[in-house]
Amino acid sequence: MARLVVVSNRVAPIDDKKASAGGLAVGLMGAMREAGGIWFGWNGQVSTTPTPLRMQEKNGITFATLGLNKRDYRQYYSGFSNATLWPIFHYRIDLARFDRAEYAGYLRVNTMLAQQLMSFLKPEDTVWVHDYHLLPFAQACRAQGARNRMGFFLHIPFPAPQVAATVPPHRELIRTMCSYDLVGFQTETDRQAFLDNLRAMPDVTVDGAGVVHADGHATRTGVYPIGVSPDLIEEDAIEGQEHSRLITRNVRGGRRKVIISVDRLDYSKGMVERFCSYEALLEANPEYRSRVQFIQIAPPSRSDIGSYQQIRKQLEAEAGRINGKFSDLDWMPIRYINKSYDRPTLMGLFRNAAVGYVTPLRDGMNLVAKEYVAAQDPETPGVLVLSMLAGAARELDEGALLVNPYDRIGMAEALQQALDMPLRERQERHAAMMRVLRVNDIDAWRNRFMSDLRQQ
Ligand code: ADQ
Repeated sequence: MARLVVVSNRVAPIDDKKASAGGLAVGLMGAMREAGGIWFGWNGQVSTTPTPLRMQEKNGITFATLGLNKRDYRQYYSGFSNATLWPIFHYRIDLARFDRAEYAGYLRVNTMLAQQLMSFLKPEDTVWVHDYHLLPFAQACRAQGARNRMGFFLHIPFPAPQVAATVPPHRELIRTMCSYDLVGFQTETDRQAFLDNLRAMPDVTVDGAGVVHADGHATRTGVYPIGVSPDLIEEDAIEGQEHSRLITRNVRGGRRKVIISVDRLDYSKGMVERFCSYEALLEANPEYRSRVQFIQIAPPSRSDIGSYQQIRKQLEAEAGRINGKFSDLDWMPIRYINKSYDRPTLMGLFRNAAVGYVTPLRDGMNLVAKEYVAAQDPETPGVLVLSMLAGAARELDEGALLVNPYDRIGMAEALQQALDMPLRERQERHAAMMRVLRVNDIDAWRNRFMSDLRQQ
């Protein structure tokens, strides 16, 4: 059977225990294990000298990793990937910058990674590439003679043409994606945005089935909303429940209802707006004061980028301001925590929380929303309040309370509705969401993508 080679910017550490491995890593590793697979990409280290490709085998998967030098890291990773593509693909043109040298570095690293891949790629291998760091990766491989079947999945939103146009080399860049055989998105909106970008190009045609034809090559497109593993999450949640209860005992002991939010510290997650909506709730409904506890867990990410330093400062200021305004000797309205937790603790916290508050300004999918639902006790579930601008809203609209993350008052009203929702309604909403999560779990996601990719 043909091997599966997964390519992503970052390869999960080889000795990652279940403790910290997220659902995506577990799901991908499942696919690689089935196919005698290889996971290829950056090992997360930055060095002054080039580090050679290292192949290590563990549990039936070969990890093929290499380090990046400082210039590559700065230009390809912190620069074009995370200071140009990430903000623009999340519609934050105001936070994006474009620097030609960084773009050149992005292309250079893609070419370098393609060269490294070619050193061990066999003609019959299938290649599955992930995310915005690697848009031109297939083209770089084709330029070096690869004729393998190659698929690409974008984890984040795809911008509409007018927004994409704010990346100066957008045409050239999007055009490179036509070297893949299959390009997958989280939602139909993202797929249509991609096709709209291509329709505007004179030498490309898009047929009625959404197949893109360019240079005699056909690229199929599809929608593959990423899922979670409900059974694994439930296991973790039950394991972590007691511990989570203990660490928040002064919260529970006081019979306070917990509202929980967990995000990478990123401006796309809408945390400032969320804090302000919680402030609006406490402002308009004094009876909730000291009866609710909002916990925001936000481990820092990409902290060497200016816009991330800014959002961090802003969140500290807002949390401080709101706590100063409402705190009492025995109650602090917001617990703002910059730490990571292991899976059982995190899932246990979800299980103990009355409300999962997930309100990104824009998000490809948002796995936290799905994890919160899967971690609930079906007898006494909490309520998910979810941004209508997260990909997950397309699937969870029957059970979640959908909110516009720019509407503070509307969000405060939804919080109130969630906190006061009768048990019966909570159970019905939870059951509706669980049906979706079970049908479209992480295995279904990767199996659908893989079977479409392998199809002739
Ligand atoms: P992210 O932007 O990282 O992912 P998300 O989908 O929510 O966002 O995934 C974050 C993951 O990290 C979750 O599994 C969560 O449990 C975990 N996590 C977050 N904070 C943590 C903490 N403090 N401790 C431990 N674990 C924590 C990108 C896209 C999303 C898309 C995913 C997958 O931006 O839109 O859903 O990829 O495709």
